[in-house]
Amino acid sequence: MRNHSKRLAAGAAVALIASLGLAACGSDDGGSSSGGGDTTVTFLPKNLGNPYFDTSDSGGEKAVKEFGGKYDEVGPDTAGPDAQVSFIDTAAAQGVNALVVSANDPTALCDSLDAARDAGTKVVTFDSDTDPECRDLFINQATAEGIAKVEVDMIAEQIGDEGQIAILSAAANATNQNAWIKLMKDDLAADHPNIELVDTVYGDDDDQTSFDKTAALLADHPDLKGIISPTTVGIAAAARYLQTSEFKGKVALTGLGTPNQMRDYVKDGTVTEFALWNPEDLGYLAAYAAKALVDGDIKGDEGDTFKAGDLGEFTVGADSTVLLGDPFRFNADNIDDFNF
Ligand code: RAM
Repeated sequence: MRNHSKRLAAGAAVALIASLGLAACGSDDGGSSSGGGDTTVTFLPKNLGNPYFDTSDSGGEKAVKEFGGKYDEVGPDTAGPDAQVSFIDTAAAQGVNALVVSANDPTALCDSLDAARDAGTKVVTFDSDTDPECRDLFINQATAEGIAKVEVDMIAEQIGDEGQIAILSAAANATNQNAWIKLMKDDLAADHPNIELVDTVYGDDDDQTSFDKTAALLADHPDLKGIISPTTVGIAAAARYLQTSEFKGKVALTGLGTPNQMRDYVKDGTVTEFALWNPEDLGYLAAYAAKALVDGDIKGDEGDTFKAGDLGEFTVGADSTVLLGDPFRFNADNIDDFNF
C-alpha cells in the first residue's frame, strides 16, 4: 500500500517540492510543544464508521506514532452540521495540541474552533474545510476543480456524453461536496450541453439513507442515464442498489469511492470507473502539518514549508491550504493493485 501511496502522491510531491526558495519560517511563537515526543493530536472525522475516515485517520495515527506523539480519534455517529461541536469543546478542554477536522458544515463549528484556538489548540481541517478564518490550515486532497472535472469526464464517457444524470451527495451542508457540485455544474454547462442534471439528493453519508435515495432517484427519473456520487458512502450504497436491480449495466454510476468498497461492483460490471485520492496519505499529511504548526515550524502562511515524513516536503499555498495531489481513476484494469 505504501508503494501505491507514494505513486498516488508522487505528482503532488514533485509539484510541491522545491517550489519556493523560502526557508521554513522557524517562528517560535506558534506552539506549546518543544518538538519532543509529547504532541497530542486528535482526529475528528465527519462521522465514525466510514471506511474512508478509518483509512485517513489510520494515516494520521501512523504519522503521530512516527513523531512520537499521542493520537486520538473522536467523532459523532452521524454526519450532521452541529454533531462535531461537543467533540471540539472536549478536546479544547483537554488542552490537546492539535485538532484535525473534516467539517460537516463550513460555519457551524467556527465558534468552538475559535475558542479552541484561543486556548492554544492548533486547528487543521482536512478533506472538508471550514471557512478559512476558522482554522490554521486546510489539507486539500486535490483541487476542487480537478475533482469536479474527473467526475464529469467519467460520467460523460460512460453515457456517451448525453442524457439525464443525477447527483447523490453526502450531507447537504458538506463543504467539500458542495464545492465539487458547484464546479461540476459549471463544467457540465460549459462543456457538455447534451447532459442534463435533473436532480441532486443527499444521503447524509449514511449507508441506508443513500441506498433509499438511490431507489427514489431511479423511480422518479425513468430516463436517468447516470448517477454521480461524490462520496464514498453514497457510491457504495448506490452500487449495492444497482447490483441487484433491473438498472445494472443500464444506468452508469461513478464518483468517488474506495477500491475496497467498490471492487466487487467493478468486477461484476455494476460500475466501470470511479476516482479518489489516497485517504491514508491525506491523514498522514494532515498529522505532520499539525505537528509543524504546534512546533512553530510554520504558521500556515503561504510559502511556509514543512516535511511530512515519507511524503516529503510540502509548501503552504494560498488561503493557508496544502495540496496532496491529483485524483486517480480506478477501474477493472488496476483495482486489484490497491488495498484501502
Ligand atoms: C465520504 C466523505 C468524505 C469525502 C469522501 C469522498 O467518505 O463525504 O468527506 O471526501 O466521501
